Amino acid sequence: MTAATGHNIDRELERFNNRMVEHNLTPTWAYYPELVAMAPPVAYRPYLWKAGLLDRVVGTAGELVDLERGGERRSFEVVNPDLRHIHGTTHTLGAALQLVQPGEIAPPHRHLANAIRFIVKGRGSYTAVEGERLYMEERDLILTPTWMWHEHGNETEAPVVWVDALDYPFNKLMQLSFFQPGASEDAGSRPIGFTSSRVGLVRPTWTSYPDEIPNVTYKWEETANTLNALRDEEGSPYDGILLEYVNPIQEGSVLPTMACYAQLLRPGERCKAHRQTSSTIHYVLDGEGYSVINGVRFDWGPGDFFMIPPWAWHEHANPGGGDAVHFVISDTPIMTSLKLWREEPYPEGDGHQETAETFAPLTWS
Ligand code: 1HN
Repeated sequence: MTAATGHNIDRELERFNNRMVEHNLTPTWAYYPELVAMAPPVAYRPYLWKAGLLDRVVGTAGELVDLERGGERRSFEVVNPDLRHIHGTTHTLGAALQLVQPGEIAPPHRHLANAIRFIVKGRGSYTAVEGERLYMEERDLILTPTWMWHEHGNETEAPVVWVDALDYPFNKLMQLSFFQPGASEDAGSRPIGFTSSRVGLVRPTWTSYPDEIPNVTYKWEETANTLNALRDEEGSPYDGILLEYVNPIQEGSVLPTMACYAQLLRPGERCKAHRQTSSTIHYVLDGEGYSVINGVRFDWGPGDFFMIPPWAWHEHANPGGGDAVHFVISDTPIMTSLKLWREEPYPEGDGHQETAETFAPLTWS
């Protein structure tokens, strides 16, 4: 037997590795850095969409898109350029803007995806969830939990616009998508007030609410009052006064895959940087300010969307003299329920990143 030289062994091993790959086998020893990483190799970047661009698109969609000719919804997703293949805002969540014109009904359907709506313009339109009409005013939040029938109607004289956020990219990742179109007669028959009279601080004694996740309406007035009541507290060093909307039955997040928050950054507030394993979407309600994400500065103002990928260093600042208020959506519940949650403060200097560049947002050209 001839002793194989190191050189020969290397060549033979390489041939062997390659042949394994041709036979749909991965030699762990040769691909270890691809299989595991010291830190997550996140495959998409932070991004921001300006209100001016979004307003133009809402306006033109309002003129060109006729729901009676099909299309199900007059909504459009804010899509991360690195996630076009899944139409994702993040890898787990999709945010959209939706316009419902006066007199219009967006037909009933249901899907596996959980959804929330956050009204940004108009008042008095409704979403019927399991037939229960939830009437909404500006900045109210409503939920459409998984597989619940929902249709939208606008009986008012003015258009309504809201933010939709859904977990359809997560479902796609799980290779799961179920959708069912409905007719008005089978879209549920719950009366107005069905949910609020069963999940409030006082509840009926002879019956319980039938679902695990209630389709609650969160009135902005209450949220705004709470933000104000807490404004002189220290708050979070990373997020200022950050309130989480809670599920009144299970406590915890509003939906199993999505958490919603109202955030107040007080005049002059500059938060410290941190990173988390969750991905996050911000919709700016009030104020002008900026966030630094992985060393890039994102300037934001009312009506802008921006998003933060998992494990990206991020910090928020409101250098102006007025309040900055954001509506925030994250996939934190996925991470916490699967024990994938981690969070880390920025370790260097005074807790702030160096800003290397400023993000240049697209305008409608
Ligand atoms: C959807 O079903 C709605 O029901 C809104 O209003 C936006 C975006 C992607 C997929 C489904 C709705 C959506 C959506």
